[in-house]
Amino acid sequence: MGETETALVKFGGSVITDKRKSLTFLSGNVLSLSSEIFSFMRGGRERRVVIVHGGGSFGHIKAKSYSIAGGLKRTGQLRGYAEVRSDMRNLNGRIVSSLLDSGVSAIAVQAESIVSFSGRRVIAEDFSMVDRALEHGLVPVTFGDAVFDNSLYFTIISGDVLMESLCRHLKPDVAVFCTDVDGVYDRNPSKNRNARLLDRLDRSTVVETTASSRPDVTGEMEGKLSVLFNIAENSGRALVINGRISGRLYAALSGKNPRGTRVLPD
Ligand code: IP8
Repeated sequence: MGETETALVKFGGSVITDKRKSLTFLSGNVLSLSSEIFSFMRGGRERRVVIVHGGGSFGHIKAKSYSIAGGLKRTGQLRGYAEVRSDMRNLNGRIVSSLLDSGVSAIAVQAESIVSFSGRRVIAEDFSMVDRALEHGLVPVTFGDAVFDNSLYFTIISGDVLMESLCRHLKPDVAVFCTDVDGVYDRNPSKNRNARLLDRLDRSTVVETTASSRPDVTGEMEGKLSVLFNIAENSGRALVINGRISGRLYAALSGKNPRGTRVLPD
């Protein structure tokens, strides 16, 4: 962590889309997050930002109905694979446009230019595109996607996997996950009225994980928790916040402690 300040931000699929309705883009939320990124970057000459976004209803619904994550088993899936890739580029285009409209010089970077897969595992990483974009003051925007896989032919990569790889490489000062709830709760807040927001989370914290009713092919809360701990190991501060409430992303990026969960390293 030198003079340059680096931030890694995930726009969760539940913030940028309505996860229950196919291809529903939540433009107001994305515009608000985009302008907070702009305000943060304007605050210092040496501020670098990398954005990762999820699939929401542009990715998960068709990925599930065509069973893309498990790989190629019948030729009928190829149509689904092609459609998910097309829908994700559509979503990414809208996010990049929103960032550009807000004054952020964002460029799309394909997940496949960063990671290669075999059996759903990352087998190689290449950060040259991301590094080159950052050197020029650009903001790389990558995303969970339907990708080629050396042994399965294709699979689905979550934006969370990209967050982990990028975090190990960039060692950001701050990593922020924008979700549709205030942070990590001790129980599923949509099922338990008594769920309590955890303002701090470490590996010893007990979190009851239950499956959500919305289609999500890249793993539920349990998987996300292990990603969060890995991110916390490799970043100055790691936070989970509500990306639907304006002001919280800016506060998190600028070193304040907005309502949310701070994830602590071991
Ligand atoms: O929403 C999944 O990315 P995530 C991307 O970050 C697709 O898990 C295509 C379902």
